[in-house]
Amino acid sequence: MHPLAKRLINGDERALARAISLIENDDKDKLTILKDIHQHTGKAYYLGLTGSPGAGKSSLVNRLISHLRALNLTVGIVAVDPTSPFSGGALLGDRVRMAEHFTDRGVFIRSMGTRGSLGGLARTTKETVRLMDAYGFDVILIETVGVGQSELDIMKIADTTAVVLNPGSGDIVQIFKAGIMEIADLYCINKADLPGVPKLLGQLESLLEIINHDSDWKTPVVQTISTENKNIDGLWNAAKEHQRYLLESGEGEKRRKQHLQTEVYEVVHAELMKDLLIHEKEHEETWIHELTNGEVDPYSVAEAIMAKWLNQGKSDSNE
Ligand SMILES: Nc1nc2c(ncn2[C@@H]2O[C@H](COP(=O)(O)OP(=O)(O)O)[C@@H](O)[C@H]2O)c(=O)[nH]1
Ligand SMILES: [Mg+2]
Repeated sequence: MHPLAKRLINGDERALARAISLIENDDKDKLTILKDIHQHTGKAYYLGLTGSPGAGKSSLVNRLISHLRALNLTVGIVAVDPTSPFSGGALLGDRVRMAEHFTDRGVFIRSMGTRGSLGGLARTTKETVRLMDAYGFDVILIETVGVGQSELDIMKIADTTAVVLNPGSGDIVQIFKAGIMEIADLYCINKADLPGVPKLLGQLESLLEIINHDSDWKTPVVQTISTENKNIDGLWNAAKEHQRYLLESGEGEKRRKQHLQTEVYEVVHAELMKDLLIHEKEHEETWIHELTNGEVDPYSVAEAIMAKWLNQGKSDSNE
């Protein structure tokens, strides 16, 4: 077993931090470590929080950490948000409020740079979650800004996805357009101290009526005020209820299977592309020239590259 994997599984926090860095740097030992830790994963509950910038995701995460610690649960946090107070990006007051968690041994916070994760942000984030799982956290919180495809991809690893909205923000149109409705297992109307809650609630409920129609899970809507620490237990209880639903309906098993399958294809895709690109770079000059001259089309080039690659793979395995 890789020495770092062994230390990580034994609860060495520095090994966890180091392993995450190796993953972020797409280190050559990455797959070895992931292989070694895999059988130790699958115990943690993954709760994702997504929503517009400023919706209050980090504040909610901060409150959730305190709540979970009071319940004697350990928590790993992956924040995929460059403006997160966890990465030092937000207002000083928020950072100070979160400071207590940094010295707590039952809490581990890691923020992912949106640039610079060589293996791709979604994959790096998921692999970080796996490492935290193997380390032994009870709960892993994943915070992402709900803006694009890669955020949606990240959320596919979560057992439960909570979408955070604000009253009077017009969020709901965005949520609907961006395909976030499909991944929401529960809604959290945060900043419920601000005006516009009944309107948002009404809009949400009429949308949910359509969505919930054919589903056994009735997407709950909880209201929170994270600045006043209001109804954080309501949020957690709704998440727990969803966890129970996943377990009892078999949906959880189905999702986890799907996630594992997706991970296989992601790894194959990434590793093949890496290898292929290294080799193909040597021949690129010829076909780029032909391509720009209009002598050949991109599809034929792609086909030729794949054919060559597949044949080479075959002859390699015959040797
Ligand atoms: N009025 C009000 N402000 C809040 C609430 N929750 C968070 N905020 C503020 O909203 C801002 C953005 O919060 P943050 O957690 O960084 O949002 P994120 O970008 O979604 O992570 C901060 O200044 C928070 O203090 C709330 O419940 N009510
Ligand atoms: Mg944030």
